[in-house]
Amino acid sequence: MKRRSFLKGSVALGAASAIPNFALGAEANTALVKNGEVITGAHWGILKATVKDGKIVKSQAWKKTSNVPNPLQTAMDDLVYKARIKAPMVRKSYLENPDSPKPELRGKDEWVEVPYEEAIKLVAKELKKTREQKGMNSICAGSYAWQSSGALGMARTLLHRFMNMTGGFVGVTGDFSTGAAQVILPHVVGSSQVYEQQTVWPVVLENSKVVVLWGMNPIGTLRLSFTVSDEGSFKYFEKLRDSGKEIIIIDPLKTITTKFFEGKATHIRPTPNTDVAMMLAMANHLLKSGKYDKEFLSTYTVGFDKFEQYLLGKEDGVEKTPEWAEKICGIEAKVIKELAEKFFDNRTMIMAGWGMQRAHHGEQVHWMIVTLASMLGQIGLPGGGFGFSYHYANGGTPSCVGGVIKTINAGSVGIIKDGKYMGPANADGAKENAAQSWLSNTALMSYPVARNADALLNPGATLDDNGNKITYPDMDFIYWVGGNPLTQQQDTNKNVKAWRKPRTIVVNEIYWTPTAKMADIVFPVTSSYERNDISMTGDYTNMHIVPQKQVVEKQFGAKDDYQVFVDLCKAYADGLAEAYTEGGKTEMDWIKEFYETAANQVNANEALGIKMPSFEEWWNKNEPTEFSPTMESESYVTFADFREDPILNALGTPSGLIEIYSETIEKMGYDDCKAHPTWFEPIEWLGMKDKPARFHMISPHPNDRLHSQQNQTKLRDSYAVAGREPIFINEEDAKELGIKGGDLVRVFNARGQILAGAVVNDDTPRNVVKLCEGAWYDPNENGLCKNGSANVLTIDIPTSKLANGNISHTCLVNIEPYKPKEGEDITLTAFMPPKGAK
Ligand SMILES: Nc1nc2c(c(=O)[nH]1)N[C@H]1C(S)=C(S)[C@@H](COP(=O)(O)OP(=O)(O)OC[C@H]3O[C@@H](n4cnc5c(=O)[nH]c(N)nc54)[C@H](O)[C@@H]3O)O[C@H]1N2
Ligand SMILES: Nc1nc2c(c(=O)[nH]1)N[C@H]1C(S)=C(S)[C@@H](COP(=O)(O)OP(=O)(O)OC[C@H]3O[C@@H](n4cnc5c(=O)[nH]c(N)nc54)[C@H](O)[C@@H]3O)O[C@H]1N2
Ligand SMILES: [Mo]
Repeated sequence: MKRRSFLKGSVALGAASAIPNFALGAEANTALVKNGEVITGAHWGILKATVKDGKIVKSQAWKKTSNVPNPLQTAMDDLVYKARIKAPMVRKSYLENPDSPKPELRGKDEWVEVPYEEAIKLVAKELKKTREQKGMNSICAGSYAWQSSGALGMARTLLHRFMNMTGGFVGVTGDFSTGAAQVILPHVVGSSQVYEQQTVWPVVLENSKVVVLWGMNPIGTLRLSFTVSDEGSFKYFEKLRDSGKEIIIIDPLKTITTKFFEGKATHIRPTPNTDVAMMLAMANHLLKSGKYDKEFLSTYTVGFDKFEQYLLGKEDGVEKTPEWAEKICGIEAKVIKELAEKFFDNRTMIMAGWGMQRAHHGEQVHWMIVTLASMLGQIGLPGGGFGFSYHYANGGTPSCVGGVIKTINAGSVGIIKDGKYMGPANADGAKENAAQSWLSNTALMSYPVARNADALLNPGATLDDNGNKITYPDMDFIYWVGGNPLTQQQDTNKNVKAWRKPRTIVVNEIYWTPTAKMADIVFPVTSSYERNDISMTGDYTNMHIVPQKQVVEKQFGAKDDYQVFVDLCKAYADGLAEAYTEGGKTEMDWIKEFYETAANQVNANEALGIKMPSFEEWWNKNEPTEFSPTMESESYVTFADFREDPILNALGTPSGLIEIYSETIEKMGYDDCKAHPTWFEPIEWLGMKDKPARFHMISPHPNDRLHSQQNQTKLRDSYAVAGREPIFINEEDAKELGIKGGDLVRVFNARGQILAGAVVNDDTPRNVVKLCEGAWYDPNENGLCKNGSANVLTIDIPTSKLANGNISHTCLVNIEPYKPKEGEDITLTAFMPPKGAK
């Protein structure tokens, strides 16, 4: 599965860069601005930094695109100066004896500073040892990561390039974002939909009568992109708000989005994890009232007849009526019926986020939305159907036509003999150059990303996965870059056990994150503001090419990830660095090459009427190039071609049609994912018998961070409560428990315990709490996380055997006013260096 397929184009066009067609001009100027302004980019936008005496004093958006604020753009100074790792460090017991390094002391041991060259030699030596003794399948380098934006500085791809060339590694498939949806949807509609362009906003604004925002928080999540954000979609949400259209938000929580639409939208608040029951009831009502599009179902879908049996209760004796659903989801049967009819009677765009599928049996959610939309019969019509990425990057903003830059790739598996790099192992069937897109899997052996802790803990165990069986390898060497798995993976206490298993763990990090603290060897690396790079914007639009110019000097002796891997290559084998750098390319050589790929495309396309300058001229100007949409991209409607001719434009499913019933899935015979959308009770939810805890915890994406990124910045002052991550609790519940706003509380269940600061209001309904993911895990000696990392409490089991996605939003917890144990130390240490480090 290729994530971010928007980058696909750049693979095919890569060859163009071999024929540079620019006259030699002035040099590209890499001198730093000591006083003045610098344009650069990050996930959170094209940025303008103000530098005074060589220090960042301010950062803001390059250009304002809407009235929606984006505080993430304002903390560049803290991202450069705070919580940094200041030297290469090795864990004491590891340095003393790498063959018996006391892995149980990870996260507790002292750290010892070592010279950079010594750390490089140590990693090269120990990696070689593990490879020789245990083979490629002992190297865990999936290294799931949001890293930083940039075509060269992609830490994860740089790691994979190194690990491939030195002989291969164990990787991961899928991602945390859409683990369930990206696996089920190809079975249903033949493509992922979650990472594809949506019916564009101008079409929605012109044609949709009803717009549904189902489980999404776009005013928060659109603050960034995987590339550099162009913030393209905020202005469309502003237009939607002011359009007079009927807007329906379905989310248990009041969010920054429900507040944005205050007075302009209806807010429906189902019990968490029960939307599938609600959707089934809508489908049942449409069926019973005859308000559904039989012709669409018979022309464009397969299997409705079987699904119908289930809806009517002929399969399991339970009819999925609105009255049945009311008892599960808490939404009145009358409201469910009204909604269903409203959607049928009006051109309706069902937009859905991804939080709902980060839950037990998460596969069912998006499958059921497609099924419901099929009954409504509006798929492929302007402003009708469904869209699964309006809340991400800039889905629905019309795509631009111009040039697309090339990026660094993950190389291919190499052969090393007698200390010499012999070249790629093509003959052995290695996957070559497959990795233009950040999550495309270039590893020969891999498992689904959310199963990482399981895989480390259970070598040799087998896993059912989307019709295949995977046997976990025996991994003994982890190398992680650009990610923070100790905070992001579910069930931290299990994860900590997994991370204390292998012999060696190496991490490249900018900051002393919980993951860096759990390593044996740490390389301090630069933030993207301390190196030069280049990026496209906006994931779906390719609207700009952005010069990511270095803003300030490399701080605290940090090296670029690229430099670390080049130096590791030198220490690992003769000739390897040559291959890794393609004959010694420097940072600026790569950036120039990436730029010229795009510039050549633009200059060869006369119809565009744009002339791209030489790289040197472009770089020295330090200004993004902006491309425009076309008439065609401004009227793009998803599935329009399929609707026009389902035979000529067949979907990529076995039948070529929308599969409401999948024979492929039927053949898998899974008990936890049947052949049609099904309501399954989650392992923990409010409607279960014998609840293990009282509150359903939703751990959504934080508005004022990117996961764990920026937790150490000044933005934290605006949301931390009692010095911890805030937890939102309903007023009535708080009263019952004797909790007041501002109180320090303990949140706990059988898996773990954290401290948090109480916010008491009606943002959460009764018996539901909200605690955003991403607070840096900071355990004390009792395993109490003093900062409030949500994943200490979440469950680490798969969505189902089909997709093996994570189930972050399925979790029950208890909460109580914090009563300190005798002598318990709750001093926050999340942002401090560990023992032995400066
Ligand atoms: N500011 C900011 N933006 C981000 C990110 C970030 O960390 N910070 N992360 C980025 C990434 S990597 C991703 S994957 C996307 C994530 O995008 P999403 O997965 O869509 O984001 P979430 O916040 O997990 O969930 C969205 C909404 O779903 C709701 N929800 C949860 N459970 C249920 C349920 O059972 N039913 C219903 N109806 N609603 C439910 C939540 O309350 C929340 O408001 O965001 C991206 N954008
Ligand atoms: N409970 C719960 N858990 C979740 C989710 C949820 O909804 N609820 N969402 C999940 C989702 S969708 C995602 S995508 C994951 C995100 O999980 P991660 O990708 O692990 O999250 P980040 O916090 O972005 O971690 C990025 C790390 O890379 C570092 N970094 C940045 N730039 C560079 C660089 O240039 N080089 C190096 N070496 N390091 C760099 C940053 O300092 C940071 O520590 O979390 C998942 N976890
Ligand atoms: Mo994500």
